[in-house]
Amino acid sequence: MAKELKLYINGKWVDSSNPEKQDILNPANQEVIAKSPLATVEETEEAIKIAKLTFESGVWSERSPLERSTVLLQIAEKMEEHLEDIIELEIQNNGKTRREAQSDATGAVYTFRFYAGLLNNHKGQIYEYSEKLQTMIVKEPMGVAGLIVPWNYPLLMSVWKIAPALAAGNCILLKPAEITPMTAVKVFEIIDESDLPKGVAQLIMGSGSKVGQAIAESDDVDVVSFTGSTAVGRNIMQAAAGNLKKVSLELGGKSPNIIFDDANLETAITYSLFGIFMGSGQVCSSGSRILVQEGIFDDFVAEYVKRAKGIKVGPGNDENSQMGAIVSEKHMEKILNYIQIGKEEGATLECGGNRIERDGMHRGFFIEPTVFTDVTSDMRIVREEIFGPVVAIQKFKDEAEVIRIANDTEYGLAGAVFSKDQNKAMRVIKKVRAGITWINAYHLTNIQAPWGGYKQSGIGRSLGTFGMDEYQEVKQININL
Ligand code: TAP
Repeated sequence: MAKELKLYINGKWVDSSNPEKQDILNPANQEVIAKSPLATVEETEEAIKIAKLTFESGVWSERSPLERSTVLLQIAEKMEEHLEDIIELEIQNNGKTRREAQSDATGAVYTFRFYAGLLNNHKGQIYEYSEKLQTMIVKEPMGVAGLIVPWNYPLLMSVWKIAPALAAGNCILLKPAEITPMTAVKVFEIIDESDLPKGVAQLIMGSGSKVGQAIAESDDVDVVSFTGSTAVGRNIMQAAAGNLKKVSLELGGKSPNIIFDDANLETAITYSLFGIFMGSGQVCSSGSRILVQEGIFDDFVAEYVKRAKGIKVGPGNDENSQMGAIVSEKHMEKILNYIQIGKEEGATLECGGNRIERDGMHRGFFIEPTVFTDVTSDMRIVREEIFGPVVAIQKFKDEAEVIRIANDTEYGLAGAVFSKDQNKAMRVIKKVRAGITWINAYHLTNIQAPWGGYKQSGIGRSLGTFGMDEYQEVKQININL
């Protein structure tokens, strides 16, 4: 029977007063795996009040760094004990492959450990201006942090926010995406078993337009950290203007992946496939625009298409699957519509382009790895974020042209350069206006490095020391000796 999910407020699992429920589906077969509450605006406001009162009580914010870090380590340890359940839930609810879900789950554990460690090295600064005046600079928690998460990394995006927000001493409210609450619930079950004081962390499920909007608008929320689309990011900023709360936005991308004639072809092809088809292309940093220099263009495309056709698509639970499901029917339709647009715009469809319905896969949402060539910079499939397994390969002549094409986008999240010439690779990557970049690789990164974008890909950074700064105020204390 489908599990009935509950809200977690003030340390208790509670039902919503709204009797309406959301069916939570497995996108690989449309099985209903749970029924999720749809919280009301009033319940959201109540949860925010609890977080505010708990913050003001000091039960968490005034605990020593060592005590806070001990609780984060306890959560990490319990997550590790439940790792298999977490992986299974992420596969079932999001459609990821086992390998992808495993990587997310271990990444989530490491994120808690990283912030537990950082917290113990949480230093301020002291300036001695004169014998009479000393200035201390200290960092303090902000208060209530509203954390709004998308469906593509339900676990990892939640933890990337929960861990630094708690480490910094805030009280939190997490809103997962309506269709993917399963691993967030699991994290809160673990939190419930930990020594985190009641009322520090609340989990509130419901629609973005009600619950998300209420969080972004609330005068009692001090910082809102949002990951999702650029369109909703804009709404969040407007809603946050009421009390001028701090806003941190991790938004969309249309990232360029540049392959020069002198690249190692094998490396470039391997990472360029991984760059777009990891997570079925539902990844903000996907290398969805591959720019290939004219000297190797034909060879690159021939080999790339051959390998894209060979990618095994299937349910995440099948060990042979290399690419999983699309998260929902609605999103699958959106991707298929973009493929149609690409054909109508005159791009050449080299492979893919269809929903996969063979071998029982018709019950789920699967799309073939799709490659377009003969694309131009004005086409919608080149300009807009498709967020699916669809890549556009474009030809370029020289360095100057590729830098211009790469930056000809409103986004600035990620980008990569492949070349054996280190100087050229460094010169070009520095010109790419994006926050997450690679040379001779794609998607490899670590928790220590700040994650976020330039231009309309966002404001602020997750992870690393930067990720904790998003949840902290900075105060100067001037001491007259
Ligand atoms: P969105 O539709 O923007 O939704 C993201 C979250 O915001 C969901 O929890 C959603 O709730 C909520 N939301 C929707 N409307 C809202 C509103 N008016 N006020 C407050 N919250 C609201 O994005 P998505 O479709 O889930 O995710 C895909 C997008 O996320 C892509 O553009 C992708 O690039 C981006 N993304 C970026 C990153 C980084 S790190 N830059 C990482 C992952 C994803 P409901 O879903 O419940 O309505």
